[in-house]
Amino acid sequence: MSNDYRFSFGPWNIHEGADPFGPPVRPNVEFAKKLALYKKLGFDGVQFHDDDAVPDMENLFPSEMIKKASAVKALLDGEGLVAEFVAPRLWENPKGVDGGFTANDPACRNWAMERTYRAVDIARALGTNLIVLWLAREGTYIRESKNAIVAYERLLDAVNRILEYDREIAIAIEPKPNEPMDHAYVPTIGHALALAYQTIDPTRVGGLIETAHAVLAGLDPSDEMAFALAQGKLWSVHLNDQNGLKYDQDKAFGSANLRAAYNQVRVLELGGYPATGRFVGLDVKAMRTQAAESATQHLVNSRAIFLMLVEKVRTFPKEIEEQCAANRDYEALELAVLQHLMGKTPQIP
Ligand code: GLO
Ligand code: MG
Repeated sequence: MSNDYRFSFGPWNIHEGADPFGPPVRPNVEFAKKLALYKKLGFDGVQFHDDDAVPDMENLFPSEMIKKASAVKALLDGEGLVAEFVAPRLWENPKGVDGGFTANDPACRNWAMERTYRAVDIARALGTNLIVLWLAREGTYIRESKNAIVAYERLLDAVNRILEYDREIAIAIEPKPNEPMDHAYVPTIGHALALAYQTIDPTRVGGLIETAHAVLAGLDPSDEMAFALAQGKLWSVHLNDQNGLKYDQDKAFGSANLRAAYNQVRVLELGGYPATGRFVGLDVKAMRTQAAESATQHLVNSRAIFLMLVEKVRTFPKEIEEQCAANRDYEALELAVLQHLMGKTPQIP
Protein backbone atom coordinates (compact mmCIF):
# COMPACT_ATOMS: atom_id res chain seq x y z
CA MET A 1 0.00 0.00 0.00
CA SER A 2 2.82 2.39 0.81
CA ASN A 3 3.80 1.88 -2.84
CA ASP A 4 0.57 3.53 -3.96
CA TYR A 5 1.67 6.85 -2.56
CA ARG A 6 4.95 8.72 -2.98
CA PHE A 7 6.03 10.93 -0.13
CA SER A 8 8.08 14.11 -0.09
CA PHE A 9 9.24 16.86 2.24
CA GLY A 10 11.54 19.85 2.13
CA PRO A 11 14.91 20.29 3.82
CA TRP A 12 13.31 23.00 5.99
CA ASN A 13 11.25 20.27 7.66
CA ILE A 14 14.38 19.09 9.46
CA HIS A 15 15.23 22.20 11.39
CA GLU A 16 16.94 23.59 14.44
CA GLY A 17 13.88 24.48 16.46
CA ALA A 18 14.14 28.28 16.47
CA ASP A 19 10.86 30.13 16.86
CA PRO A 20 10.02 33.85 17.05
CA PHE A 21 10.76 33.72 20.79
CA GLY A 22 13.95 31.75 20.94
CA PRO A 23 17.08 30.72 19.07
CA PRO A 24 17.94 27.29 17.65
CA VAL A 25 18.04 24.42 20.14
CA ARG A 26 19.40 21.73 17.82
CA PRO A 27 22.51 21.70 15.67
CA ASN A 28 22.20 22.41 11.97
CA VAL A 29 22.07 19.30 9.80
CA GLU A 30 23.96 19.89 6.60
CA PHE A 31 22.09 19.50 3.34
CA ALA A 32 23.85 16.35 2.08
CA LYS A 33 23.17 14.65 5.43
CA LYS A 34 19.50 15.54 5.14
CA LEU A 35 19.36 14.05 1.65
CA ALA A 36 20.87 10.84 2.94
CA LEU A 37 17.97 10.56 5.41
CA TYR A 38 15.12 10.69 2.88
CA LYS A 39 15.04 7.08 1.74
CA LYS A 40 15.62 5.75 5.24
CA LEU A 41 12.63 7.70 6.48
CA GLY A 42 10.46 6.41 3.60
CA PHE A 43 10.53 9.43 1.29
CA ASP A 44 11.27 9.63 -2.44
CA GLY A 45 10.74 13.29 -3.29
CA VAL A 46 12.53 16.46 -2.25
CA GLN A 47 10.77 19.81 -2.17
CA PHE A 48 13.05 22.77 -2.60
CA HIS A 49 13.17 26.46 -2.08
CA ASP A 50 15.39 27.89 -4.80
CA ASP A 51 18.09 28.71 -2.26
CA ASP A 52 17.84 25.33 -0.53
CA ALA A 53 19.20 23.97 -3.79
CA VAL A 54 21.64 26.79 -4.54
CA PRO A 55 22.50 28.96 -1.52
CA ASP A 56 23.40 32.53 -2.47
CA MET A 57 21.79 31.91 -5.87
CA GLU A 58 21.21 35.58 -6.53
CA ASN A 59 24.87 36.48 -6.36
CA LEU A 60 26.08 33.89 -8.82
CA PHE A 61 26.47 34.13 -12.57
CA PRO A 62 23.62 32.16 -14.18
CA SER A 63 26.07 29.55 -15.50
CA GLU A 64 27.56 29.06 -12.02
CA MET A 65 24.07 28.79 -10.50
CA ILE A 66 23.11 26.09 -12.99
CA LYS A 67 26.35 24.24 -12.36
CA LYS A 68 25.56 24.14 -8.66
CA ALA A 69 21.99 23.04 -9.30
CA SER A 70 23.26 20.27 -11.57
CA ALA A 71 25.56 19.11 -8.79
CA VAL A 72 22.51 18.86 -6.51
CA LYS A 73 20.72 16.87 -9.23
CA ALA A 74 23.67 14.46 -9.23
CA LEU A 75 23.35 14.15 -5.44
CA LEU A 76 19.64 13.39 -5.83
CA ASP A 77 20.36 10.78 -8.50
CA GLY A 78 22.94 9.21 -6.22
CA GLU A 79 20.35 8.87 -3.46
CA GLY A 80 17.62 7.65 -5.83
CA LEU A 81 15.56 10.77 -5.13
CA VAL A 82 13.68 13.19 -7.35
CA ALA A 83 13.01 16.89 -7.01
CA GLU A 84 9.29 17.49 -6.69
CA PHE A 85 9.23 21.27 -7.02
CA VAL A 86 11.12 24.49 -6.51
CA ALA A 87 9.61 27.48 -4.71
CA PRO A 88 11.13 30.97 -5.05
CA ARG A 89 11.81 32.11 -1.49
CA LEU A 90 10.92 35.77 -1.96
CA TRP A 91 9.96 36.37 1.66
CA GLU A 92 13.40 36.21 3.26
CA ASN A 93 15.12 38.78 1.08
CA PRO A 94 14.96 42.44 2.25
CA LYS A 95 13.68 43.34 -1.24
CA GLY A 96 10.62 41.20 -0.54
CA VAL A 97 9.48 42.86 2.70
CA ASP A 98 6.49 44.50 1.00
CA GLY A 99 5.75 41.36 -0.99
CA GLY A 100 7.50 40.63 -4.29
CA PHE A 101 5.01 40.60 -7.15
CA THR A 102 2.70 43.05 -5.38
CA ALA A 103 5.32 45.34 -3.79
CA ASN A 104 4.64 49.01 -4.17
CA ASP A 105 8.21 49.65 -5.34
CA PRO A 106 8.63 48.75 -9.05
CA ALA A 107 12.31 47.87 -8.43
CA CYS A 108 11.20 45.24 -5.92
CA ARG A 109 8.62 43.87 -8.35
CA ASN A 110 11.31 43.52 -11.01
CA TRP A 111 13.58 41.83 -8.52
CA ALA A 112 10.82 39.33 -7.67
CA MET A 113 10.44 38.40 -11.35
CA GLU A 114 14.17 38.02 -11.88
CA ARG A 115 14.51 35.87 -8.80
CA THR A 116 11.58 33.71 -9.90
CA TYR A 117 13.06 33.21 -13.37
CA ARG A 118 16.18 31.98 -11.63
CA ALA A 119 14.08 29.61 -9.53
CA VAL A 120 12.60 28.27 -12.79
CA ASP A 121 16.09 27.66 -14.21
CA ILE A 122 17.08 25.86 -11.00
CA ALA A 123 13.96 23.70 -11.20
CA ARG A 124 14.83 22.65 -14.75
CA ALA A 125 18.39 21.82 -13.73
CA LEU A 126 17.03 19.70 -10.88
CA GLY A 127 14.80 17.82 -13.32
CA THR A 128 11.40 19.15 -12.32
CA ASN A 129 9.04 21.44 -14.17
CA LEU A 130 6.93 22.30 -11.14
CA ILE A 131 7.17 25.67 -9.43
CA VAL A 132 5.30 26.28 -6.19
CA LEU A 133 4.24 29.80 -5.35
CA TRP A 134 3.57 30.29 -1.68
CA LEU A 135 2.72 33.98 -1.85
CA ALA A 136 4.01 34.69 1.64
CA ARG A 137 4.12 38.48 1.77
CA GLU A 138 1.76 39.19 -1.11
CA GLY A 139 -0.81 40.86 1.08
CA THR A 140 -0.93 43.69 3.58
CA TYR A 141 -0.51 44.47 7.24
CA ILE A 142 -2.91 47.36 6.76
CA ARG A 143 -5.41 47.48 3.91
CA GLU A 144 -4.69 51.07 2.92
CA SER A 145 -1.07 50.32 2.03
CA LYS A 146 -1.91 48.76 -1.34
CA ASN A 147 -4.60 48.86 -3.96
CA ALA A 148 -5.80 45.25 -3.72
CA ILE A 149 -7.32 45.34 -7.20
CA VAL A 150 -4.00 46.35 -8.67
CA ALA A 151 -2.30 43.71 -6.52
CA TYR A 152 -4.45 40.95 -8.03
CA GLU A 153 -3.64 42.26 -11.52
CA ARG A 154 0.04 42.19 -10.64
CA LEU A 155 -0.18 38.62 -9.39
CA LEU A 156 -1.87 37.55 -12.60
CA ASP A 157 0.75 39.36 -14.63
CA ALA A 158 3.56 37.69 -12.65
CA VAL A 159 2.10 34.22 -13.20
CA ASN A 160 1.69 34.94 -16.92
CA ARG A 161 5.26 36.09 -17.18
CA ILE A 162 6.53 32.91 -15.54
CA LEU A 163 4.43 30.85 -17.96
CA GLU A 164 5.91 32.82 -20.85
CA TYR A 165 9.45 32.59 -19.56
CA ASP A 166 9.43 28.80 -19.80
CA ARG A 167 6.76 27.10 -21.90
CA GLU A 168 7.25 23.77 -20.11
CA ILE A 169 6.94 25.02 -16.56
CA ALA A 170 3.83 24.40 -14.46
CA ILE A 171 2.87 26.41 -11.39
CA ALA A 172 1.11 25.19 -8.25
CA ILE A 173 -0.15 28.02 -6.07
CA GLU A 174 -0.08 27.26 -2.33
CA PRO A 175 -2.79 29.40 -0.73
CA LYS A 176 -2.59 30.63 2.84
CA PRO A 177 -4.88 33.24 4.40
CA ASN A 178 -2.46 34.95 6.80
CA GLU A 179 0.94 34.82 8.43
CA PRO A 180 3.31 36.48 7.85
CA MET A 181 0.75 39.04 6.63
CA ASP A 182 -2.42 40.13 8.38
CA HIS A 183 -4.29 39.18 5.20
CA ALA A 184 -2.82 37.47 2.16
CA TYR A 185 -4.19 38.01 -1.33
CA VAL A 186 -4.71 34.36 -2.30
CA PRO A 187 -6.18 32.87 0.86
CA THR A 188 -7.92 29.74 -0.48
CA ILE A 189 -7.75 27.27 -3.34
CA GLY A 190 -10.81 28.96 -4.82
CA HIS A 191 -8.84 32.18 -5.19
CA ALA A 192 -5.82 30.30 -6.55
CA LEU A 193 -7.79 28.45 -9.20
CA ALA A 194 -9.78 31.50 -10.24
CA LEU A 195 -6.43 33.16 -10.89
CA ALA A 196 -5.26 30.03 -12.73
CA TYR A 197 -8.18 30.20 -15.17
CA GLN A 198 -7.43 33.84 -15.96
CA THR A 199 -3.88 33.11 -17.06
CA ILE A 200 -2.62 32.70 -20.62
CA ASP A 201 -2.36 28.93 -20.09
CA PRO A 202 -4.72 27.58 -17.41
CA THR A 203 -3.56 24.02 -18.13
CA ARG A 204 -0.23 24.87 -16.52
CA VAL A 205 -1.53 26.43 -13.30
CA GLY A 206 -2.90 24.43 -10.39
CA GLY A 207 -2.68 24.23 -6.64
CA LEU A 208 -0.95 22.80 -3.61
CA ILE A 209 -3.16 22.55 -0.55
CA GLU A 210 -1.78 22.62 2.97
CA THR A 211 -3.92 21.31 5.82
CA ALA A 212 -2.98 24.04 8.29
CA HIS A 213 -3.60 26.81 5.77
CA ALA A 214 -7.14 25.58 5.09
CA VAL A 215 -7.81 25.36 8.83
CA LEU A 216 -6.50 28.91 9.30
CA ALA A 217 -9.00 30.02 6.64
CA GLY A 218 -11.76 28.34 8.68
CA LEU A 219 -12.28 25.74 5.97
CA ASP A 220 -12.27 21.97 5.85
CA PRO A 221 -9.01 20.81 4.24
CA SER A 222 -10.65 17.78 2.61
CA ASP A 223 -13.26 19.95 0.90
CA GLU A 224 -10.54 22.31 -0.31
CA MET A 225 -8.76 19.28 -1.76
CA ALA A 226 -11.98 18.02 -3.30
CA PHE A 227 -12.48 21.35 -5.07
CA ALA A 228 -9.05 21.06 -6.68
CA LEU A 229 -9.36 17.34 -7.37
CA ALA A 230 -12.67 17.86 -9.16
CA GLN A 231 -10.80 20.06 -11.63
CA GLY A 232 -7.66 17.93 -11.94
CA LYS A 233 -5.81 20.74 -10.19
CA LEU A 234 -4.47 19.16 -7.03
CA TRP A 235 -0.81 18.99 -7.93
CA SER A 236 0.63 18.52 -4.45
CA VAL A 237 -0.39 18.63 -0.82
CA HIS A 238 1.24 19.79 2.37
CA LEU A 239 -0.30 17.53 4.94
CA ASN A 240 0.16 18.55 8.56
CA ASP A 241 -2.14 19.61 11.37
CA GLN A 242 -3.26 22.74 13.14
CA ASN A 243 -4.78 23.15 16.56
CA GLY A 244 -7.30 25.90 15.91
CA LEU A 245 -6.86 29.51 14.89
CA LYS A 246 -3.38 30.45 16.02
CA TYR A 247 0.09 30.70 14.49
CA ASP A 248 0.79 28.24 11.68
CA GLN A 249 1.77 25.15 13.65
CA ASP A 250 2.71 22.51 11.07
CA LYS A 251 1.98 19.75 13.57
CA ALA A 252 2.35 16.09 12.63
CA PHE A 253 -0.40 14.90 10.31
CA GLY A 254 -3.48 13.74 12.21
CA SER A 255 -2.14 14.86 15.57
CA ALA A 256 -4.73 17.56 16.26
CA ASN A 257 -7.75 16.32 14.35
CA LEU A 258 -7.62 12.67 13.40
CA ARG A 259 -11.11 12.72 11.93
CA ALA A 260 -10.22 15.59 9.61
CA ALA A 261 -7.01 13.75 8.66
CA TYR A 262 -9.09 10.66 7.84
CA ASN A 263 -11.24 12.78 5.58
CA GLN A 264 -8.23 14.23 3.78
CA VAL A 265 -6.98 10.72 3.09
CA ARG A 266 -10.49 9.69 2.07
CA VAL A 267 -10.76 12.48 -0.47
CA LEU A 268 -7.34 11.65 -1.91
CA GLU A 269 -8.51 8.04 -2.29
CA LEU A 270 -11.84 9.12 -3.81
CA GLY A 271 -10.03 11.45 -6.20
CA GLY A 272 -7.61 8.77 -7.38
CA TYR A 273 -4.64 10.82 -6.22
CA PRO A 274 -2.10 7.94 -6.22
CA ALA A 275 -2.75 7.31 -9.92
CA THR A 276 -1.81 10.91 -10.74
CA GLY A 277 1.76 10.15 -9.64
CA ARG A 278 1.77 13.32 -7.56
CA PHE A 279 3.54 13.39 -4.24
CA VAL A 280 2.09 13.46 -0.74
CA GLY A 281 4.15 16.24 0.80
CA LEU A 282 4.43 16.56 4.55
CA ASP A 283 5.06 20.14 5.64
CA VAL A 284 5.56 19.31 9.30
CA LYS A 285 7.73 20.80 11.99
CA ALA A 286 9.49 18.98 14.85
CA MET A 287 8.57 20.39 18.25
CA ARG A 288 11.14 22.69 19.80
CA THR A 289 11.36 20.30 22.75
CA GLN A 290 12.54 17.44 20.56
CA ALA A 291 16.11 16.19 20.96
CA ALA A 292 18.34 16.34 17.90
CA GLU A 293 18.56 12.53 17.57
CA SER A 294 14.81 12.19 17.13
CA ALA A 295 14.00 15.40 15.29
CA THR A 296 12.90 13.48 12.18
CA GLN A 297 10.24 11.53 14.05
CA HIS A 298 7.53 14.03 13.05
CA LEU A 299 8.09 13.04 9.41
CA VAL A 300 8.11 9.31 10.07
CA ASN A 301 5.04 9.58 12.28
CA SER A 302 3.11 11.70 9.80
CA ARG A 303 3.80 9.24 7.02
CA ALA A 304 2.84 6.29 9.27
CA ILE A 305 -0.39 7.99 10.33
CA PHE A 306 -1.19 8.70 6.68
CA LEU A 307 -0.72 5.03 5.75
CA MET A 308 -2.77 3.84 8.73
CA LEU A 309 -5.54 6.15 7.60
CA VAL A 310 -5.35 4.82 4.04
CA GLU A 311 -6.00 1.42 5.54
CA LYS A 312 -8.89 2.83 7.59
CA VAL A 313 -10.45 4.43 4.52
CA ARG A 314 -10.08 1.28 2.44
CA THR A 315 -11.56 -0.98 5.09
CA PHE A 316 -14.57 1.14 6.02
CA PRO A 317 -17.59 -0.94 5.00
CA LYS A 318 -18.97 0.75 1.90
CA GLU A 319 -22.39 -0.79 2.50
CA ILE A 320 -22.73 1.20 5.72
CA GLU A 321 -21.95 4.40 3.86
CA GLU A 322 -24.47 3.52 1.16
CA GLN A 323 -27.17 2.36 3.55
CA CYS A 324 -26.82 5.38 5.82
CA ALA A 325 -26.87 7.73 2.84
CA ALA A 326 -29.93 6.01 1.41
CA ASN A 327 -31.70 6.26 4.79
CA ARG A 328 -30.33 9.78 5.34
CA ASP A 329 -29.18 8.46 8.70
CA TYR A 330 -26.05 10.46 9.20
CA GLU A 331 -26.02 9.98 12.97
CA ALA A 332 -25.54 6.27 12.33
CA LEU A 333 -22.87 6.99 9.72
CA GLU A 334 -20.99 9.24 12.11
CA LEU A 335 -21.01 6.63 14.85
CA ALA A 336 -19.82 3.96 12.42
CA VAL A 337 -16.93 6.18 11.27
CA LEU A 338 -15.91 6.89 14.87
CA GLN A 339 -16.18 3.21 15.80
CA HIS A 340 -14.00 2.33 12.83
CA LEU A 341 -11.41 4.98 13.76
CA MET A 342 -11.32 3.63 17.31
CA GLY A 343 -10.69 0.08 16.15
CA LYS A 344 -14.20 -1.20 16.83
CA THR A 345 -16.32 -2.98 14.24
CA PRO A 346 -18.66 -0.38 12.79
CA GLN A 347 -22.24 -1.41 13.39
CA ILE A 348 -24.82 -1.49 10.66
CA PRO A 349 -27.84 0.30 12.11
C1 GLO B 1 4.38 28.29 5.13
C2 GLO B 1 4.37 27.41 3.97
C3 GLO B 1 5.77 27.08 3.51
C4 GLO B 1 5.76 26.60 2.07
C5 GLO B 1 7.14 26.38 1.53
C6 GLO B 1 7.11 26.00 0.08
O1 GLO B 1 3.42 28.54 5.77
O2 GLO B 1 3.64 26.26 4.23
O3 GLO B 1 6.34 26.11 4.34
O4 GLO B 1 5.03 25.45 1.95
O5 GLO B 1 7.88 27.54 1.71
O6 GLO B 1 6.74 27.08 -0.68
MG1 MG C 1 3.40 24.57 3.03
